[in-house]
Order: sequence, then structure tokens, then C-alpha cells
Amino acid sequence: MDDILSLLCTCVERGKVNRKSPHPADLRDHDGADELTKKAVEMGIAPQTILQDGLIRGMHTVGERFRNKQIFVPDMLMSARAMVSGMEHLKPFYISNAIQTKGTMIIGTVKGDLHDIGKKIVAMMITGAGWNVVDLGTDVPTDKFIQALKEHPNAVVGLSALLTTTMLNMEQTVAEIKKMSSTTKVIIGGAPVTKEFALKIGADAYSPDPQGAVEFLNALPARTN
Ligand code: B1M
Repeated sequence: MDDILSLLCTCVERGKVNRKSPHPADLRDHDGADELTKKAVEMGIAPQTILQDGLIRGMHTVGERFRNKQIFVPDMLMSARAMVSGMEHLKPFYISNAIQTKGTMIIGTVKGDLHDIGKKIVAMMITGAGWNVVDLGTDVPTDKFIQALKEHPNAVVGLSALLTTTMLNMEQTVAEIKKMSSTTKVIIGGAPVTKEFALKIGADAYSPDPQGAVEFLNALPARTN
């Protein structure tokens, strides 16, 4: 069992999606995260164990390497694809509650902003860390965040912005969220955003990278979806 989980972990770390995928070259014609997750399920390994000790463990390493600039955006995207291909086989267990997520995060790029590559990576890393993610997409107005929060009252909210102009829209969104529910945690990020800005607009946290967002979420007390 440990062998297959270690292989699965390696596939996520190296971005090996499935047997057909040519990347990485030295793993050509080897099973990828897709086949290995399927096999692990068929072997009767608990879905939670497959998720935690295979997929999430791999994604954790990926996050650390990205933070330390040992890997770059394309590597991260391949790892995320590998993870998603494995997660497909675990979906039925989410539905049947055999897998408990750690909580829900609502994430979106704020109003006026169409950049979504970084936000998508953050969303994938958070999914990979065992959270349920509700991705509202780009150009998200405040009322859409509020609506999503009504549907997921215990969720944490994540805001992303890539423009110095649109980051200013975060202030109104944070204010409205806090007005509706003062206990809701809000984390913000994106290239022009800083810790000082987060403090100024009343957000609970700022992270420059996906791993920081994962660490912030994982440090929160356990919550329900
Ligand atoms: Co635009 N763009 N863009 N752009 N774009 C930038 C951001 C810019 C810096 C380019 C430049 O001038 N050098 C500049 C912003 C200048 C500024 O405001 N200071 C800019 C501009 C000006 C514009 C337009 C206004 C251009 C125009 O039309 N005149 C326009 C605006 C459109 C709009 O949004 N309304 C525009 C449009 C576009 C495209 C649509 C063409 C495209 C986006 C495509 C897409 O996302 N689907 C695009 C792109 C690709 C870029 C650059 C080249 C790359 C952005 C990116 O994806 N980076 C960018 C220049 C650059 O960065 N080199 C640029 C990679 C990504 C992985 O990093 O998004 O920073 P990033 O995310 C990181 C972290 O920031 C963090 O983690 C991520 C992973 O490490 N993070 C979080 C992000 N969100 C987080 C949330 C968290 C925590 C961490 O917690 C919730």
C-alpha cells in the first residue's frame, strides 16, 4: 500500500498525469496519477488515505518547491493537472461523505479584474490540501461573494487581484463581507497586494503564494462546510 501511495505522490510532484502523457520524459509509459489513484481505490485503500498520503502529500511538496523557486508556474500547473486527474476517481467518495473536507473556501478575482491564472493555481492548491473550493471566477462583484457566503456560511473567503486599480475593489468586498458576518475570515493575495494593504482594508490575512494560503487555512479551527 505504501508503495502505490509513494508512486502517486511522485506523480503529483512530477506532474505525471496519466500513462499517455509524455511529461516528464523519464516517466514515459509509466502509470500516472490517473491510473494509480484508480488502482489504489480498487485495492481497497481508504479514499481519505489515498487523498492524504498520496495526492495531498505530493501537492504539499509542490507548494514548498514553488515557494523556494525550485519549480515554476508550468511545473505547478502540470502537478495540479495530475492531482485533478487523481481526484476524479475520489469524487464519488466526496458525494457519499467517505471523504471529509476540511472546510469550504470561496475564491474569486475581484471586480474589474480578468486575471485568473494565479487564482486558479491557488484554488487547485487549496483543493489539493483537502478543502472544498467554490471558485467564482474572475470579475466577481461583491454581491456574488455575499451570495456564495449565504450558501456556505462557514466558508473562508479568498480574494485575488492583479491590477493596482482593481486591488482597491477588495476594500469594499471585505467591508461588505465583514458587515454581513464579522467572524468570516478573508485572505487576500495577488502580485500588487501587500500585507500592509491587507491590514489597512481589514482582511484577516495576506499571502504572496498558494502555500501561504494553504497554511493560513490549515491553521484555522476545524469547521464544517
Ligand atoms: Co495583464 N497585467 N492586463 N493580462 N498580465 C499584468 C498583471 C501586468 C503586471 C503586466 C505589465 O504591465 N507588466 C499589468 C498590471 C499593472 C498594474 O496594475 N500594476 C497588467 C495589465 C496592465 C493588464 C491590462 C490592463 C492590459 C490592457 O488591456 N491594457 C489588462 C486588464 C484586463 C482586466 O483584468 N480587466 C490585462 C489583461 C491580461 C490578459 C487577459 C491578456 C492576461 C490574463 C489571462 C488570464 O489570467 N486568463 C494577462 C496576463 C497573463 C498578465 C501577466 C503577463 C501574467 C499574470 C499571471 O498570470 N501571472 C502579468 C504580468 C506578469 O505578471 N508578468 C500581467 C502568473 C501567475 C501564476 O501569477 O497571478 O501573480 P499571479 O498569482 C500568484 C501570486 O500573485 C499569488 O499566487 C499565485 C501563484 O503563485 N496569488 C495569491 C494570486 N492570487 C492569490 C490569492 C491568494 C493568495 C495568493 O489568497 C486568496
